Amino acid sequence: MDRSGDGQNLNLLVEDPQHRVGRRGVLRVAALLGAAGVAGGVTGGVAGYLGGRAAGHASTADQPQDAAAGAVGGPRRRERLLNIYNWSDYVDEKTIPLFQAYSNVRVNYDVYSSNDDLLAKLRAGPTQYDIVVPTNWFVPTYRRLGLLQPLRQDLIPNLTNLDKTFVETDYDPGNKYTVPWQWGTTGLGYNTKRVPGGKVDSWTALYEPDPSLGGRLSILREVTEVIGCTLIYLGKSPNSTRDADLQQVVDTFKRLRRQVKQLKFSSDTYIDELAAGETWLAQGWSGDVFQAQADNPDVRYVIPKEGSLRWADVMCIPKDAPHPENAARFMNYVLHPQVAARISKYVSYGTPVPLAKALLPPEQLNDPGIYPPSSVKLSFMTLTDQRLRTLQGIYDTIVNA
Ligand code: N2P
Repeated sequence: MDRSGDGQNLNLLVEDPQHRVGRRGVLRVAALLGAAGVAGGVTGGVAGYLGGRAAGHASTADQPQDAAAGAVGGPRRRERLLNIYNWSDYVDEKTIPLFQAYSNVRVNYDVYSSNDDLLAKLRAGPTQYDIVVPTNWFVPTYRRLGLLQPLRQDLIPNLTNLDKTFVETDYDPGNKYTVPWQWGTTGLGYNTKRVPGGKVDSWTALYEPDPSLGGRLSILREVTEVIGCTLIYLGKSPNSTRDADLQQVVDTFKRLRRQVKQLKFSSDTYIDELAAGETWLAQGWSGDVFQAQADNPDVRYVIPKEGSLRWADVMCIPKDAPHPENAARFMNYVLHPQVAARISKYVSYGTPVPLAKALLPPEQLNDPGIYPPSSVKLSFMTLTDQRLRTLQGIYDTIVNA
């Protein structure tokens, strides 16, 4: 896929290239917004991304505004700001600058790489984030903890663009709290030149690895994926609560650790490592692996024949968000078919907006790794607080062994 043209026709001034939102480098920032008089000043500062820093705390340009608004906590309606906290490698280069130009709202964009990190941050106290993007199966936990506020649906008329499978959900029927960003599956990324036989179709490749793969394996740094996929490999339901099944998960990793020298856990750097040919077999998320493939054609993605997990990452507004209305406007923006298609085309994940599909390259639409046929066995995880605690304990044992 040719990505070289991204950003070329934007006619945006290029800003200080120090902030990254993912492995594919620096996103250019619309400095012209400062010139266009975006509220919030931006007198020579970076109008936009806060890759790696906490949005809201790091932006000194915000402080006079906050004082002017006289608000400590609670919505600051007049500020033309939006603080987004999303997964790494999950947005194209144009969407944020174009939203800024179109809405006159300045965006701080910060990234994380696991649900665990996101939940821990939100539980620790007020964050200043206006949009966070947990995986669907965490939504009941967020709701029970009182971490979310209801959406202003009147500001999101494009909700009607959603595929009904993302409306009639068990985690948030009617989209009262969530709007899907992208959806995908968990599977295996591999290097055809390095795995025995040049092909992988089963979880056994990961859990009973060929000795030649020692030191070249990577596993997602994500509680649900580690335990859910191991349960599937073992022939169990990924939602099993049986102690004996969970003990088998622990035992599987004990054995695996004896078999391979080194087990890497990553939910972000594995993309680069697959692309660079350093990692040869990785548990990974569909679009991430396709992003690695764009840089290295020897990389493939497969949903193992035993089945796997399917998920959606959903935009939500934290309870204490300072700019909930700007958050709703952004949600409406990304539900526009052209915007939705632009994002999905770039990140190679599934779009929740059916009208966007007509705008996607046929090779993406026809790729069973991105849009799997209904014959592929895919499950959602379900999480209660108790189950999450149990899984977290098991995960810690596995990772820290
Ligand atoms: C993006 C990974 C998002 C998928 N890099 C995890 N739900």
